[in-house]
Amino acid sequence: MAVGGESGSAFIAIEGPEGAGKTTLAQRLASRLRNAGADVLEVREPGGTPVAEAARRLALDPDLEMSPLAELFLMLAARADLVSRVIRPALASGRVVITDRFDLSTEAYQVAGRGLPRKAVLEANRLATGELKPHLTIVLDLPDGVGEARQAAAGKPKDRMEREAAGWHARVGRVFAGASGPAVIHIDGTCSPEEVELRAWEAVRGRLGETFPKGQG
Ligand code: Z5A
Repeated sequence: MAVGGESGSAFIAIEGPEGAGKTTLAQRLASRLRNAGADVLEVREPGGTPVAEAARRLALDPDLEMSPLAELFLMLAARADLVSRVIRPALASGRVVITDRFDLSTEAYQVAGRGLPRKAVLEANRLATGELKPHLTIVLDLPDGVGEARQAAAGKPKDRMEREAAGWHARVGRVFAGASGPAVIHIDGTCSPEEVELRAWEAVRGRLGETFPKGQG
């Protein structure tokens, strides 16, 4: 299966629980792709436009209480703006877009975490994205607690969701661990950053086919 679109564009999502190494991998993969000649755009979710960044601040503010539905629609408002104003134009001009989180995170946090109805959430997500799906979703698998320990060691303050109890993190983690489909691959997030990068690069290169010749990068 080829990952990319007709013009050499490709949409790659990196997913997984908190502290799994998504941001680290996104940066490393972007660098590999650039070395191979790709025009790469890195984005994170929620975020990436002024409206999406404002939604992010609200959604993750540890001092704000909100209903699960309000949280869902903040995530989807951010995604709708990012997809229509940034991701689609980038793909249309032949760029490779790497996003740090996408729709699998909504299934993990808002469906499994908050208990919102899956079918309705997926339908709302389809509306927000105009049915755009990643060509490849890379899930970083991590046992419960490891990511939290990494974030604590790095001194990262906990956002609203990271303050939830252990049962919540276990429910969320099961969605990432169980994600499957022809466009989904899993990588062991306990490997070193170098090894994670190498495995991701092999997967991307294998699926991008002739866009990035095997000898490069
Ligand atoms: N959210 C949602 O609820 N619904 C949605 O639809 C979407 C999002 C899209 C965004 O948080 C929050 O939004 C998230 C879900 C919610 N909140 N929660 N929970 P975020 O994106 O700002 O942060 P995060 O993804 O939760 O965590 P993070 O700290 O950015 O983690 P990361 O990107 O996966 O990891 P990292 O920053 O690359 O690395 C973390 C630390 O581990 C750092 O010190 C690294 O040096 C280290 N690291 C990285 N890789 C490794 C390896 N391989 N081994 C050892 N150490 C490593």
